[in-house]
Amino acid sequence: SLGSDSAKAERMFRLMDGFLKNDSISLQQDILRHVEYTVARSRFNFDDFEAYQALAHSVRDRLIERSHDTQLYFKRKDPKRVYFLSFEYLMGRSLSNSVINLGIRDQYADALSQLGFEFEVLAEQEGDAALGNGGLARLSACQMDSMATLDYPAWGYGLRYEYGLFRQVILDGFQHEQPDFWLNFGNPWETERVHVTYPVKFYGVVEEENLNGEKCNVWIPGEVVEAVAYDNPIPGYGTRNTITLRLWAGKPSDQHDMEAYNTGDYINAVVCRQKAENISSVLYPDDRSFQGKELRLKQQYFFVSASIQDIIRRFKEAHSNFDEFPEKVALQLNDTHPSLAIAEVMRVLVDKEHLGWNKAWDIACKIFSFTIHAVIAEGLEKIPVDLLGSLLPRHLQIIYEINFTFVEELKKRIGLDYNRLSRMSIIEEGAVKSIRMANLAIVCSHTVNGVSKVHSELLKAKLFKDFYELWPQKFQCKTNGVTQRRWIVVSNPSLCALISKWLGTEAWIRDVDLLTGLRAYAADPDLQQEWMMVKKVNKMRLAEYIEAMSGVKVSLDAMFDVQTKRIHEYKRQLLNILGIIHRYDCIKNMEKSQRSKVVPRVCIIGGKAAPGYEIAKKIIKLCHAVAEKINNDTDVGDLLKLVFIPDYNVSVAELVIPGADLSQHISTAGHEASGTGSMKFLMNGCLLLATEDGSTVEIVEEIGADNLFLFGAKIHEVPKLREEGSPKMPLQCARVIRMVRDGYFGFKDYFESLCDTVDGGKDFYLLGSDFESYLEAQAAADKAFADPNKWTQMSILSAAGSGRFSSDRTIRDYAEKTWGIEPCRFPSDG
Ligand code: GLS
Repeated sequence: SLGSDSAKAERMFRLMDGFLKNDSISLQQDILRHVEYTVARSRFNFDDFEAYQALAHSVRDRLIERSHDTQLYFKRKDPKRVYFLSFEYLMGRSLSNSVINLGIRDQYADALSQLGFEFEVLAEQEGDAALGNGGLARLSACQMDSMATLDYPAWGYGLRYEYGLFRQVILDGFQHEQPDFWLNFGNPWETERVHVTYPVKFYGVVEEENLNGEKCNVWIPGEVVEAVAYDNPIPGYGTRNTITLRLWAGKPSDQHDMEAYNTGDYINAVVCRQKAENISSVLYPDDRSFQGKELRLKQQYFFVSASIQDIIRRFKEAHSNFDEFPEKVALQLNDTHPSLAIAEVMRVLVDKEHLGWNKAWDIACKIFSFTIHAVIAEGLEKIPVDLLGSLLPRHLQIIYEINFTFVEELKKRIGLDYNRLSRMSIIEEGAVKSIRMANLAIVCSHTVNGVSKVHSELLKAKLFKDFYELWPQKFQCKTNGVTQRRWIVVSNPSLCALISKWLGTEAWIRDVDLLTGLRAYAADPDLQQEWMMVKKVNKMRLAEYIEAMSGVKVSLDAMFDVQTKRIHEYKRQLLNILGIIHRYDCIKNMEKSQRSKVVPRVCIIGGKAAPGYEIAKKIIKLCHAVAEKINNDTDVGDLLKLVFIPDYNVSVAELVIPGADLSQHISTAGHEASGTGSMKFLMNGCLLLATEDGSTVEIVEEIGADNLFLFGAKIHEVPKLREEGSPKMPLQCARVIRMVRDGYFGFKDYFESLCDTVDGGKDFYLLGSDFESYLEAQAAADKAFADPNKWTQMSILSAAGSGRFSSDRTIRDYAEKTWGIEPCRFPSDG
């Protein structure tokens, strides 16, 4: 114990400024020690991968030290903490990010070069931690970085999937999925906490018991699985604070299916035990869709139950009265995936802590807040009642009870409007009776937010109109953001150095609003010159990567036009490809003398399709088929190239984004809740070609419509255009579709159903009606690119206006307006 004398304790913290030294010799010794004793190779003979492992362990030592200090400090100060519950995290690599946040990248680079290694080369040895699908998961990772940097007393909780998001392999232009067993060579960043384990129960029955004259419910489980904590340190930048992302893994429990042992079925009992580990084995690869699968529900409850037990244990270490719970605990539900936490908190408070229903509900309503990442009703999770009832019988009772009380209250407020009552009910009646997880989360949360202004308005006007009318004060907007540490400092070191030079400070890395200072120099020829050089260096890196991976040589003078994100019909990669076919067709039909006027393009597309998403897979194939044709057409040469970047992930993004001149964010208006890729491109001075959807609307507010290329139908125009359907198809669009249909790119029959989505009568995503304005926006981009100074000025203004889209701003907003927490900074400078 640090005692009650706070001055003395304060001194201790100052004295203990770390045992590990960061001078070059100490770092070299640490690395070699890890080569010898952790990696168990001779320190006289080890390769790059082994050097990476030793290096990572030596960095981890420093992270562990800081994380211990941070936790001790939090414990002593006992601030209100936020617990961020997310089912997915896309962390990517940790090495560069960690040493940069620790402020010792240069020292490490120097130490390594003394040992004969290059930091960048070793950093390339690291695989990605891909425990998530797309935007939502990467957002969680960015927000963790901001929580640590801004010194918030925060914890992240999630699941330690053994297989992360599948690896995308392209064979003959078709996507194939391969398992991503990312733990194969160990994970140097995590620490297994064998002493932090909790039993998680499933199945069984609920019995009523009499406890001191009071009736109480006791859940007798049919299966118990042990959850073991794996801690991943998240260092803040410019602070000693290092917070923890705690991921749970399934381990067999001694209590697991005791019956089987008793009946002498020893072998089966052992096999059964093994199954426990399956709970955390694999990430569901579907982005934005749910299937009501039992394993998925098990995973959700597993992670929620372990997290809640952990949170309550920590609270009880310092407090004995649950009245203080809401003053010490904020629980953030990142989408509906963790919303079983509500029923779990109620179960613990009522059945185990015996607080009584009303008191428990009062507490629950003060601690939960809920972020919605979906736009359309079909994207919201529903769990069949039968499934929930068999897996979690007590939770089903609790949800029914919550719903009963809610509906009774509602009747008092709105009368017997049965339509509205049934829309708002947590239980959906119908062919498959289900639990509406979003309704459960809204009923209990004190704050509900969307992830961009337009999305938040859509939630109020459409998806949750009934709830908004009932509780307008609950609804907020928290526009997403991304961390400039990862997306500029780590991934674009040349730009980072340039910005610091012109702003005369590195302070923007913590205070990103300072980037607006670049506006003053946007027209300065010297800055423009240096800015172009930086872009060129990044394009070179990207061009090398493209050539290595696809064999296609691309010209650095061409505009690098990028669309990288999950493949979805609403994100309209198909519109992009049809636009490329049109461009190709125009070049082919052009007088040779006119060709010199064409702005050369390298079109880059990348992203994964969910394994069962047929149309998305056809889009990938079409991209390859078109690329094959164009790239082999010597007549077109450098005027147009198309490349598909396989297996797009965080580390590939770090390479692609800094090298992009133009990037496309072209979802059908009203379909992208926010979009965060656009923010990363923006920070890197890439110009956007975009529809007015999600966060783009706010980007326009920030940088002005003159600095990007907007096109397409607006949100309010979409319903009418949909009614009109594809008869409005412009000729140019009809022509390129015809080329695909006629087999110009081969695979005629295979692409038929894909073409049907556009000209088959529905054109749900409005490719036809947006086609002309899309081409106009593309033409405007060509024109601007032809004037390098103008383009560079727009590029500088894009980066200068990107400060608002830092996750630091988002997190501060959550902390102040939703969680009610304050920074708690370890008293040290480093
Ligand atoms: C998503 C949205 O589709 C994105 O628009 C959004 O940027 C992201 C983070 O809020 O969340 N929702 C989802 O289920 N996956 C996403 O990427």
